[in-house]
Amino acid sequence: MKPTITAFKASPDRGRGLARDMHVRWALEEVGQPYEVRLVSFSEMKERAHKALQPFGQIPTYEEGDLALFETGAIVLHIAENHRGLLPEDPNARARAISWMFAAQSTVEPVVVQREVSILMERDKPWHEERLPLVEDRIRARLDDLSSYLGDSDWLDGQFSAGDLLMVEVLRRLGSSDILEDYPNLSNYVVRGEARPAFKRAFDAQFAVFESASA
Ligand code: GTB
Repeated sequence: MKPTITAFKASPDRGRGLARDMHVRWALEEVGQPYEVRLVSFSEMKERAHKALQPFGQIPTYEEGDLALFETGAIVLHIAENHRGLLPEDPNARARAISWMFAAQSTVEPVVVQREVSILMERDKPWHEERLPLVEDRIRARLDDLSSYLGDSDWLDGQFSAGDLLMVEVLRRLGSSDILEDYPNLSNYVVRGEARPAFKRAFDAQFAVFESASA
């Protein structure tokens, strides 16, 4: 059965593929699972019907038969657990890959999001100029450790996994800053992720939504 996911009708990222439907699209492409997309506007996301699927009125969601899921990490984990290609077969390696999924979402992403909040929503505050470098220092602290761990490996733990998928997606959100430039192995890691054919298919699909909305 083809799953249906939700994505922004008009993404504020203007086709850069930074919204979280991209993570789900990429995961589905990696495992070769065709999918449908239901586009939702900001107001539709806040309506009761959508909130029955996503209690916080956000995208993405995932529907497959009588299963409805929200939370990107949970959706990607569900896809990875039900198809080959995103988690290793070996139980220990599988558990480690899942640790990296959590690390991406709960250890690295929060500091990256803090920077976006600071720039997008706190620019007019008198303390903004003082706070931003502190927030960026917290990002650098995470990247120092991530960079040391990755070293000159291609992926975080052997073969490419859902952990890499989520980590690359978090690091892509630093594209608007010059922070990643100080970490050549992490920059190359992102380039490797973005070079995957599945990533490109996912990116093109979300970009087509942006193009048709702005045509
Ligand atoms: N924890 C949830 C998950 O992981 O699924 C968070 C979902 C989430 O943040 N969804 C965002 C959303 O629906 C879109 S992805 N926001 C609307 C709202 O909350 O009302 C986050 C996002 C949005 C925009 C950009 N951008 O423009 O670059 C990047 C990322």
